[in-house]
Amino acid sequence: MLLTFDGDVCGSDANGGGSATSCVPGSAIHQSYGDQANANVSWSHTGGAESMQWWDSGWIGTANQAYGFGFVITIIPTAAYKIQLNSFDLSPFTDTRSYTSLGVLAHIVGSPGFNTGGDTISTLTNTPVNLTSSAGFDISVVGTLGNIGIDNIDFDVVPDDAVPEPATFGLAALALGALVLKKRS
Ligand SMILES: [Ca+2]
Ligand SMILES: [Ca+2]
Repeated sequence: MLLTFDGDVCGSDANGGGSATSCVPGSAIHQSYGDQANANVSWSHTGGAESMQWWDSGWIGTANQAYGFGFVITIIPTAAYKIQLNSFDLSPFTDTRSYTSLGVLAHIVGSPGFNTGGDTISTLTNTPVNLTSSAGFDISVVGTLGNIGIDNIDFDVVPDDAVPEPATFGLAALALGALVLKKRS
């Protein structure tokens, strides 16, 4: 899935709820944007109840982006699925801007998988991540003052094949045990 922020991706309420509407500069990103059958995407200002916002032009190298005065995007899979976060683009608004830190963290687990913190960006920056987590991800950008946006968030939702089903395994072991007992009697 590639989130480009094109089309009617905004909500009528500041928290990203309400009916889906076409975006105008400053509109809230709708909380349903990016959601899939086995993954939920959430948009928030850092420390606030409001969603991220949408702005069309003025970004260097791209258009139609999400931004916030510090923001967190969470991508959380349902059970038995995992998120493969491939990449995203960061772009400054009109000229060189700095951000305090950029973190991509495995959700709940909390161990940093990636961090470019403290950089200044002056052009469109493609940020490859290439991390997979069954707990999902937080993409957190702090201290942008609204001057850095995010675009082209590229992720996949894939079955979490690596994790065995404990319940199924337990039942199989139980059945095997019963068979052994039966043979011995
Ligand atoms: Ca959502
Ligand atoms: Ca875009």
